[in-house]
Amino acid sequence: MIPQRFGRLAVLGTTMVFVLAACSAPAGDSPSADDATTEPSAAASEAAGGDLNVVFIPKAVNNPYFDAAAEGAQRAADELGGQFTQIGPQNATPDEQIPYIQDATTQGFSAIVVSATGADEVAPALQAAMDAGIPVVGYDSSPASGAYDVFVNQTDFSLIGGAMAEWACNLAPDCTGEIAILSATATATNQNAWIADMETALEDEQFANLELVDTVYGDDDPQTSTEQAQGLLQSYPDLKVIVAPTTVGILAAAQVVSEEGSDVKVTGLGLPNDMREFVESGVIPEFGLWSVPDLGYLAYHVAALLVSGEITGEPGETFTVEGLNDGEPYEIGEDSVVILGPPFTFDESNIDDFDF
Ligand code: RAM
Repeated sequence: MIPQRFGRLAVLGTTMVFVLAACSAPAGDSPSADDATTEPSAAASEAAGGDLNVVFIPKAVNNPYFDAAAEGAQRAADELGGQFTQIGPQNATPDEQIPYIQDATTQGFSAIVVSATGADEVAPALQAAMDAGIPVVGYDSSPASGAYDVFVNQTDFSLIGGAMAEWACNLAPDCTGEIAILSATATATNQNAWIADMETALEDEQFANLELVDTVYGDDDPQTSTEQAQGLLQSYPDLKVIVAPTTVGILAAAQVVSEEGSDVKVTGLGLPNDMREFVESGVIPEFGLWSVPDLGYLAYHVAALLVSGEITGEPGETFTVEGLNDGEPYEIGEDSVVILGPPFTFDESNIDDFDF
């Protein structure tokens, strides 16, 4: 079982603020100074004076998951007297994300925080930023090792894989039958790690009657995810459970299953506000996540600590962030990874306690 206690979520969720001022680049556009980076350019002049001025580059800016992280990052910026800017592509692809990284490198930001759409694909652009003296923090989805100073992981990867196997078992009648995965992009480091761990977990004898029949990719795009979910229902008439380790995919799958009146159950990782109606209808009896605002809050703090030189990203370094980790220090681990904390399971008993 994964831990059930996650007290700060409800408090954080009630104060969500959306900070996407610089995120309006049309699909496929590179982030030229004329569009998405209008705000960074203005911010750059402030940074020249030594101000803390951190840019977040999510996988894509039209994903509510990253809005929730932005809320936490903005709060950290306000508390630390720094600036927060979010820029990024409309589609979660490395090709679209790389120009934003390159552009951020020349705009005078004091640190770059990035959720990598492809660990290796974005690495050269991030290494160039590091070579230019800009600290790089990965959050949510890791860049390749060596292409960041610290990676802020939302939770231990293996806890998610095991939990997803357990949820699928709970939702398939008698823990028996066909299950399928609807993921984000095929290059996403985080989803791929969770899926690999889930596959390992499924080898356990207790899951012997579950058969993983397919893994498909919705690219964290609502339309593609919807089509992939429809495809699963058509291709596998005996399917029992769709597991979607992506907030975009789980929502699309739940909508498809509901619209088609299917008996298939859905689980995975979702935002409580998206999932509420499906928990009530029984399509998603249980699912998981972590405090996404806390993830943004911690990532901003880590960026600030790197900028000030209080940490360098070396394994073994410790630091404390007030309000997180029960006030206990975080320790930078192997591969310069810091783990926010344990994940949380939502179901009908607690879904109404959360608002994000
Ligand atoms: C989507 C993104 C993100 C992931 C969540 C669970 O919003 O793919 O990277 O962490 O789902």
